[in-house]
Amino acid sequence: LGQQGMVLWFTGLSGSGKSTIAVEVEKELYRRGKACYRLDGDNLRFGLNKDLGFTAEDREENIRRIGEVAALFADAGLITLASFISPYKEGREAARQAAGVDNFKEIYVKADVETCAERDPKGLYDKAKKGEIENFTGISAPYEEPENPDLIVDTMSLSLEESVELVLELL
Ligand code: GGZ
Repeated sequence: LGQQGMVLWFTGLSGSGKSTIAVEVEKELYRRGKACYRLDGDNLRFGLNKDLGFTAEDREENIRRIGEVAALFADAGLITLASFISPYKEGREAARQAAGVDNFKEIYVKADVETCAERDPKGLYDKAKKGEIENFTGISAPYEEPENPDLIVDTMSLSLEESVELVLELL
């Protein structure tokens, strides 16, 4: 491809805006002639990881596999956009090591749980609060905030366009 691959790793709560931003970043990269690939719950949790749920153990395995897959795509020369809650610091760190530290950017898509629960585009927070979904991140399962991410995108104060621009500046 004549292009150095890398991993853009988006972490944050459900409803924080990870996938929305990743989709727009991908579109812009294509416009610039970059080869990219986006990994998200829709193409991972229904395929490779369909044996996994949302217990702590299953999330760890989900992120472990995705970290390895993202590293392979990056090795093939693609700009790889991974958007997963990835709630554990250890799993995100392992993904960074798999890709090679210089080829990995951790992007914290930041919105607090109150904001995400207010957005609640799929009604999941509502269900989680009623106890209809177990182990829901931010309600009944933990989210370990990144301590030293390569970028923080605060979607409580930035527009989508501003968020996308910040991510593109990382490249
Ligand atoms: C969190 C859940 C859960 C539970 C289903 N907790 O907003 P969404 O719907 O589209 O994205 C969420 C997605 C999270 O999957 P990940 O693979 O990113 O999670 S992790 O990195 O923690 O392994 C949400 C939906 O799946 N979802 N149940 N209990 N999110």
